[in-house]
Amino acid sequence: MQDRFGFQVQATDGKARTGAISTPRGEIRTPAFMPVGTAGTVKAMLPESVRATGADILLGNTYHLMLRPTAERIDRLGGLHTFMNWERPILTDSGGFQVMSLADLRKLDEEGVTFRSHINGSKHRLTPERSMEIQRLLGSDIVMCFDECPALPADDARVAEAMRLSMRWAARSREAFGDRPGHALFGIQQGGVTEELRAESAEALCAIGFDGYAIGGLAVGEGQEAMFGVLDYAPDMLPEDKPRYLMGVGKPDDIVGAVKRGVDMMDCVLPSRSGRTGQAWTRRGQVNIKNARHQDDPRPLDEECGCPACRSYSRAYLHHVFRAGEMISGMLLTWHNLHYYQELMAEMRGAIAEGRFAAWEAGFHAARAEGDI
Ligand code: PRF
Ligand code: ZN
Repeated sequence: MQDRFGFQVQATDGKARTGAISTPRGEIRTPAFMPVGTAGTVKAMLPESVRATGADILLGNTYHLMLRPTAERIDRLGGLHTFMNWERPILTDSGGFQVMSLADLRKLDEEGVTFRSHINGSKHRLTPERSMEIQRLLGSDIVMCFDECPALPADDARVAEAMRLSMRWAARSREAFGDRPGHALFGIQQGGVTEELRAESAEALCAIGFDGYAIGGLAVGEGQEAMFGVLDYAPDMLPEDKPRYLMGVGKPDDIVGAVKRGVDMMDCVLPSRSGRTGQAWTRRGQVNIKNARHQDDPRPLDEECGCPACRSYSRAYLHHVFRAGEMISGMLLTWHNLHYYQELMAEMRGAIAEGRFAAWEAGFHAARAEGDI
């Protein structure tokens, strides 16, 4: 086992890359999809089941865990890995983005952000220094800088102001993180959909120096075309020899488009959240298991899928347990969705390694165009 954090690109195909991140807690094959375990659990899944889908790393959240059960308590109990029974790498988001989307009565200043908990209204403060401390107490392997991400559309002045504040916070995050062998700190590029601001942000982050670089501030209301427009240049502004992480993305076609443009890591609640609302993702696109057309259908969700939901249960059963409000519904559909996402990543890694990404991508879009049958 590696005792340092490292990244090796093993093959490229166009702008797409495949490789591996090495950490003391194990290897992360890239391009990687990170299931979201916000509150110390990937909802409806045991950690060993998440691993069985092929996940090498999970995402956890500073915001949720600082409120409940608190970072200090998790530290006393041996850290997040022990607490939640996941021994492999964990990346934690820094809290600012979740404060802006979830917390009440937010007040932002140069130093940080004060807010009230969405759970019980209690008052809290996050600064770059406190976010680094919380992520250290959690035992996070990949720590994210504290940043501010404005919702889009927003005017250029507002986007520039948030980006420059985020760059000052990135420098403070770097300083507070210190030198922690085996642990990584990632910077987060901001700048909305404006190329000049993205360039200024990348330059500021590279001058500070990080173990990896995230592309933040996308998938916040701009739409796929605008997001791909930014991804046509943003990854190229970041160091080639460090992992690039697109935060909070996305649907399967978003992920494929991001990998094609040079992204190495992604996370999204979509496969797990939509599993609990009766939405399945397959090679042929989206399937709504609530739909009455499934109620007499003895076939599995996807004949070619090897997940437990597809190996042992019919569409009719999945439809029935969803309609009946049974817990197994969320469990089976989440398992299927996470399995599908990880298969997608594995297929892309194979295609890049063998120099056939373009052909693979054509097949991906062709299967979706046929639709669910
Ligand atoms: N910053 C942080 N977390 C994030 C984002 C961001 O910009 C996004 C944007 N899609 C998701 N999660 N810190
Ligand atoms: Zn399946």
